[in-house]
Amino acid sequence: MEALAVFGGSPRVSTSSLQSASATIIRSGNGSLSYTQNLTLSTRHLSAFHGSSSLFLCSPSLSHPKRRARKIRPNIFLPTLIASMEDVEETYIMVKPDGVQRGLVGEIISRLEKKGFKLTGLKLFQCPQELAEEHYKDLQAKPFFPKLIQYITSGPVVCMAWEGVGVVASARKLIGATNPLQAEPGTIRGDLAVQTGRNVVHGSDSPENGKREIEALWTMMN
Ligand code: DAT
Ligand code: MG
Repeated sequence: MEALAVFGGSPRVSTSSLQSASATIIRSGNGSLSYTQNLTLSTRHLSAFHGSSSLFLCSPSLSHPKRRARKIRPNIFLPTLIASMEDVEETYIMVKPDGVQRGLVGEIISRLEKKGFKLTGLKLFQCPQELAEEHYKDLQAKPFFPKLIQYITSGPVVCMAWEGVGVVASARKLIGATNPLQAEPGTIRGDLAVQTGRNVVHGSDSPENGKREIEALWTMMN
């Protein structure tokens, strides 16, 4: 399963064993014993997570022979796996020209990845004026609109599609307030920017806009 690519760093990992493990995991919403056994078998082959690792075998039920028959749920948290079982949203994240010029693309991607979201599309792109105007059409009446368009079209942006459970609201939290001076430390804008007019990154403000920005706007452009 795609979600299990998170394990894939080790050349010793067999894709088929991971796939069978993931299929069982999904079926085990009711929590069956085979769920646990399959998971144990597949993780044993991962060099990053040795079979004896407490990361996956942390439940005493797994190591105590008398308790093996009990139905248990292992203490496992893989955001991308959880995402495969629940409703997944998508959001459009854009590193603005100042973020690209300052070399902050990797930092921004890293923060979203570490949170547990999945990058599903990315391109470096010079935004034409019409697209910038369409993207920010809700702000057309604002006095800063011309400067905003000038800024967004002033250099390449990095367009990204991200997916995950609750990704729209969560990415907005990670990004922080519009005015970087009011953004909390620990957020992208709070840590990396000082001006509203150079606030490094855009994030969709609703699941509907996430879909619209990805499907109708930015992925239409070459
Ligand atoms: P956000 O980017 O946090 O969703 P927004 O959608 O209200 O904020 O505005 C879009 C962008 O417009 C924002 O990232 C920066 C710019 N902007 C907003 N308010 C501004 C202001 N008062 N002065 C200058 N630029 C502003
Ligand atoms: Mg906005």
